[in-house]
Amino acid sequence: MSGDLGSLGADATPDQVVCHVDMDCFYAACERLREPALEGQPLVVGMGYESDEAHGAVATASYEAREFGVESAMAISEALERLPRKVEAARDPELDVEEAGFYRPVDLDFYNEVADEVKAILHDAAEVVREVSIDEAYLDVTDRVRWDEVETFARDLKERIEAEVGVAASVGVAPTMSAAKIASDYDKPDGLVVVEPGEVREFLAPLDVAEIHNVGPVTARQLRDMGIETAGDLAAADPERVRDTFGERGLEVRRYARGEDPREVTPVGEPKSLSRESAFTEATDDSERKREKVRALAADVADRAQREGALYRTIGIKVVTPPYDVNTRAESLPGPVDDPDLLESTALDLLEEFDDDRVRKLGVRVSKLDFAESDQASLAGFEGASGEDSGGADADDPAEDNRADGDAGTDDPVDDSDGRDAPESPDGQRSLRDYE
Ligand code: TTP
Ligand code: CA
Repeated sequence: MSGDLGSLGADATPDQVVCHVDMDCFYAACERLREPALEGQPLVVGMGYESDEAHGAVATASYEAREFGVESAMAISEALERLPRKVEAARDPELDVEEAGFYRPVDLDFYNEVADEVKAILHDAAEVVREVSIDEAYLDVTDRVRWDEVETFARDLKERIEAEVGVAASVGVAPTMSAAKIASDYDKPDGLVVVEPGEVREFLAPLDVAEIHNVGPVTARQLRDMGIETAGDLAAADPERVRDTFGERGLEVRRYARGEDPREVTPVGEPKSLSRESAFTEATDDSERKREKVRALAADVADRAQREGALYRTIGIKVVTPPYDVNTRAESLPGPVDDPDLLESTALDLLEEFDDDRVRKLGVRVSKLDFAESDQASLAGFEGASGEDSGGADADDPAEDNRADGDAGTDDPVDDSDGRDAPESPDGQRSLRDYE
């Protein structure tokens, strides 16, 4: 490895402070708002539930009801077996009223109103908020909160939500989105868990592989078959072996297991970053070839940013050295720009550190995107755009999204001097997707 000491830190991860906020038993908490007598009681909120009937499914159960084995997605009929209704228990001498609970139908309009109040507080607390569901959001508070203040910040946030809206949140704080999400779940309900930089891998290590970001049930089963049960096992697994079975995607989840998560918090609907990467057929240490490829990639990315109307605040490169060591370096700018020349020169400066290294693949990325001033951006863009456009850019590459499959075909035709670029493998992808 060429070292992990770049500005992205040891986890090859953006330098950020991420809060994940997840409301506790949200629908049940909302019901308690308008019916305070339900506080402290076992309470089940049913989708398709009607009073006195047994059809429908459990949307959520209060923590008191969960103690009876009632959980989300369970049939109401089964929930009723575990936790009878209070009214019925009162009538039936066979049943114990203490061992019974309350059932209410889902009222999404009301829950959305409550969620809007919570979201307003979150937007007040952080510049960047990614709302991922009715009761869950990521906050990027990097510019507002230092690590030594973050626990107080999170506690204040929880208290504010409780005081102003009346519902309880669990909050996880970490340098990555995945660790923050796991942290918010770690000590529910009313949880507050802070995972500091440098502690992420250790924090993840004991978790089941299924909890790693992007590991679905099928992959989890395959990993277990290989004797890889925990995030720690996967983090320590031989990368060749992981790649043989799962390809590049396997290496990606292995990096997640190691606490490396390239995702930045961005509002839903906007790309987090724009990137382009390209592989050499055979690793090369020829510095001019490397520079030439970075220039072409930078031009492609600059072009794409202009078409998207995106200004960028961070410019980064990715350098893959054999066998599969992924090194990322990035430079933050004082403000958002659209400046293809600066993009190229910054990328080349970052590449200098790898001048002597054999390199298998290179990438250029812009992130911390800002779409707000996009009109100005395209004006400014005309100045910087030279005739260097490689002409190889697809007009419609999908903007990166971690859920999107970025494998869009062949490699960039950017280094055709000797025709040795690799069009072959999935990692020769040309799509604009995020990388770490
Ligand atoms: P969750 O955040 O998964 O659950 P929760 O908020 O009820 O409980 P926790 O304290 O564990 O976070 O889901 C948020 C809401 O989404 C939940 O209150 C009800 C709804 N929901 C369903 O309708 N069906 C489901 O299967 C799940 C999981 C949730
Ligand atoms: Ca929740």
